[in-house]
Amino acid sequence: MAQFQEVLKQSALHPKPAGLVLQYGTSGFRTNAKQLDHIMFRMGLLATLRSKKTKATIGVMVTASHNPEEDNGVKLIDPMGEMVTQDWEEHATQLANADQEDLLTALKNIIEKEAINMSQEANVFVGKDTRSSSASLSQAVLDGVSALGGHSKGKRSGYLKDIPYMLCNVLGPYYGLATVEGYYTKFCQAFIQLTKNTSNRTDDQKHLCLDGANGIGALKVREMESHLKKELQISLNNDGSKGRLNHQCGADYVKVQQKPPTGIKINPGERCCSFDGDADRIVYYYTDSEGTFHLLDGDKMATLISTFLKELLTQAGLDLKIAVVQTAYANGSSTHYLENTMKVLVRCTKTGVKHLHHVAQEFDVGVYFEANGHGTVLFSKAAEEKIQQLAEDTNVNDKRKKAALLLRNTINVINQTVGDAISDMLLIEAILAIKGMTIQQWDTIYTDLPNRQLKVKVADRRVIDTTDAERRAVTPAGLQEAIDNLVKKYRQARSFVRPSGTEDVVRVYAEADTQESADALAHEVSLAVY
Ligand code: 16G
Ligand code: ZN
Repeated sequence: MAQFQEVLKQSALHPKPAGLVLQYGTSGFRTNAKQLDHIMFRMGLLATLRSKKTKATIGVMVTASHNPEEDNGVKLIDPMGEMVTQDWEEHATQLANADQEDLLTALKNIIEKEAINMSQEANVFVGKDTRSSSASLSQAVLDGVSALGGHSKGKRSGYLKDIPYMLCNVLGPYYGLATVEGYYTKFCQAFIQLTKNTSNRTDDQKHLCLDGANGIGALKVREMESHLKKELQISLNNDGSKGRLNHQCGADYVKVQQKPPTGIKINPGERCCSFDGDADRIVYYYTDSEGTFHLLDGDKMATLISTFLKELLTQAGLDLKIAVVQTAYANGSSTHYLENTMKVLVRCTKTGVKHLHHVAQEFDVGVYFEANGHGTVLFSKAAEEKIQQLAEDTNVNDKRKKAALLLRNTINVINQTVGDAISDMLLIEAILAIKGMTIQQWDTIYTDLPNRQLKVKVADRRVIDTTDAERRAVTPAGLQEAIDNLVKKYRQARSFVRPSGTEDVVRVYAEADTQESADALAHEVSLAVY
C-alpha cells in the first residue's frame, strides 16, 4: 500500500540507532533527547493507529517533565485525557524497539492485533514543552502522523507550535473549550466566583510568589494573569527568560532538596509555590521568621482539599462518598490525620498517576495526590448532578444552597483530566481565601514525620518485586525481613524500597520520629538492598 511506502520513506529520515532498547514506562519514553528522534516518529505512527482505533483525537505530549533540559520524552494521551492502556504501552515498546528493517512488520502486527480499519480518519493533537529539543522532536511526531495519513490538529499547517502540551488535558471533558483562551476563561472565572465574597481575605493573601521552573507553566501563567483581574497577584520567578528549565528550581528540586529555588528572595511568612517543568506538579512552601524552610507537599494539599470538600458536603447535606488516594510515599502523619481526625477514607496505591486516577474513580469524590505534588480531584457524574441540582433548587435553606454553589464552582476550578499545576494552584488559593487561612495555619494542621529518600544503584533493579501498593518487597528473598528488623529499631518508623519506573535505580524511603533516625534508617535499608 502507498501508505506503507510513505512510512518506509519517512522512517529512513528518522533512523533508529542500532542496539538501542527503550521501554514505555510510567512516564512514556524518557531519556537523553539525542536518542529520541526515531521514537518520536514512531509514536506519531502509533498515535495515528490509536486514533483510527478509538475514532477520536489522540494527544501526543513531547516533554520530560522535571528532568534536566538535555532530556526529553513522549507519552500518548487517550481521548478523555487519560494515559493509554497497558496493551498500547506494549505496542509502543515493540514499535520503538523494532530494527529499522522490521518496522513495517511491527506496525502491521499492531494493525492486525487491534483489527484497525486503515481507511478510518485519524486526528492527533501534538504538544510540546519549552525544551530546545522539543521543536524538532515534535516535528518528528508530526512526520509520523502524516506518513500514515493522519491529520494533526492545531494552527500553522496543523502544528500546535506554541500551545503547550498542557492543553491536551482539556481534550476530553472540556473539549468545547479546548483552546488556550477557553482554558483560561473557565478556570479563572471559577476562581473569581469562589473568592468573590471572602470577607476573611486580606490584601496580603492576594499575593503569591511563584517559581515557574523556566517551563511551560510560567509562559501560560503570564498569558493568564489578566483573566484573574487582580484577584490573585502573582510575582513570577523563573519565567523562562534567562534560567534553564528545572535547573535549581521547580517542584522536584524544592521537594527533594527541601529548600527554596536558588536566587529567589522570599520574605518570612510569604506564601510561595513551585511548578515542575511541564506544570503538572506543584508544591507550596514558606520560610519562618527564623529562616527555617517549611514545605507543604501533595499530602498537605490533599488534606486541605479533602477537608474543605468534606465540610461543604456536610453543610450541603449531601451524602456522597469521599476518599483520599495516596501512595506509599505519603507522610504517615497525613494518613493518620485523615483517617483518625478527619475520618476520611484513605486508599493507598502504586506510584504513578494512572494508578491513583483509577482508584479515585471508584468514589463520588476522589481526591488524589502523590507526595511530590501531582494530583487532582475527581467527581463522579452522579455527584456532579446532585451538586448541580442542589445549586439550582429554590427550596433549600441558605446554608445548604451556599455550600452547593461553592461546590459547583470548586468543580469548575478543577482540571479533572489529570494533575494540572495551574488549576491546583487556583484551587488551593481559593480554599485559603475562603477559609481566611495563612500558609502557616495550613501547615500546622498536622506535623510531617521526618523522612528521607535515597536512591541506590544496583546491577538489576528488576530483582526487586513489591506488593501491598509497593509497601512490601516480595523478592529478593530475605529483603523484607531485613527491612522489618531495621524498622523495629526506631520509633514511629516505616520504610520501603521499590524499583524506579523512570530511572535505573532502586528508591528507598524511610520515616521516623526524628530526622536523625529517618536518615539512619534510610541509610541502613539502602545497605540491605545491595
Ligand atoms: C512519573 C509519574 C509520577 C511518579 C513518578 C515516579 C505520571 C504522569 N508521572 O513521573 O506520577 O511519581 O513517575 O517516578 O504518572 P519513579 O518511578 O522514578 O519513582
Ligand atoms: Zn511533570
